[in-house]
Amino acid sequence: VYPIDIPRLEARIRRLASRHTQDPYRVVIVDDDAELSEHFRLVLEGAGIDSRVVNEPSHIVAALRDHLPDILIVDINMPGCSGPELAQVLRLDDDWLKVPIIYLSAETDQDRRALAMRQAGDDFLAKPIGDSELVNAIKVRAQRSRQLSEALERDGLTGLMKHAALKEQLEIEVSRAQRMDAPASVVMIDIDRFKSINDTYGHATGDYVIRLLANLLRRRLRKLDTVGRYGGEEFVAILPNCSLKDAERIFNEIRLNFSQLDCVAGKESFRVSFSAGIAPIGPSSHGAQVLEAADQAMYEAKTGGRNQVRV
Ligand code: GH3
Ligand code: MG
Ligand code: MG
Ligand code: MG
Repeated sequence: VYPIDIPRLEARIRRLASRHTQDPYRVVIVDDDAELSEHFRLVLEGAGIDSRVVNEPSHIVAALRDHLPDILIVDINMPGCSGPELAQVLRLDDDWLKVPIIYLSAETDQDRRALAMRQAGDDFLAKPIGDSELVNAIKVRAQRSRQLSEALERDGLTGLMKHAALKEQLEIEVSRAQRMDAPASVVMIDIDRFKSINDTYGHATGDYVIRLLANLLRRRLRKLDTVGRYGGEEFVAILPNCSLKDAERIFNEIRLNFSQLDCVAGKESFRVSFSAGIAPIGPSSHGAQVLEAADQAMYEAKTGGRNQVRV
């Protein structure tokens, strides 16, 4: 059994929950010069960028967990720990791997700048820097960083979470359910006879049916639930604080709803259904094993005649 690092887990949960919102951009500034960094903070705050200052490099992890920055602005020359040393340490940690690190430094030596970039770090801004130049540089990079993580984690057709992000979220929900000793359920959903929809009405209509189900799932599930596109016409839903019985009731409602929708293809209309399997997150569950159990239940729903929910 691995000890659970609770502050880390909570930071990850908040990071995942907040990564696609329209919240103001967040930055953390690491600089030993308290006066200058406070000036940067005020400038960025004035432009609507939520900013935090760290003057002591060893306090960085707490600030990251607390503030969940889109961008990290790091000085190069600091007593005790240089910016590149700090960046290298952060790059070893999965949680902070994707946060762009921008050096903001008065370092003028080309070789030392190049070395800093080689060690770790994504970009370099030179001090002194004008206020509006700083604001623009940070806004552009924060926007790009959010767009990139969105593209990496969201499925283009449905806007739902992609396979890899879904699995990451499942691990988090499993440990959260176990820590809170609360029931939680995982649902595997697969559209019935989808191949014949593609064959009969064409691939574009197939895509439309996938989007239809994605929208229905998004609409019917709670905000704290996760729903992702697991594969082509397969979806996974994670329902925290939800017993097997409740999950079964909810998914039977959604199933009935979906099977009664009129799908339109040109002048024709047709109906579709899905089969679903549900598995509980138990005290000793692992993500992969819960998915397998849900998949097994889904398979039973298929062999049992489709358009049904099995636990
Ligand atoms: P079953 O009821 O047993 O699930 O039958 P099925 O036909 O749905 O099962 P199968 O998994 O064999 O077929 C899924 C099909 O979905 C195969 C693939 O061509 C199609 N598909 C996968 N991804 C997409 C997609 O993004 N868009 C469309 N239109 N079709 C897709
Ligand atoms: Mg310095
Ligand atoms: Mg399938
Ligand atoms: Mg199918």
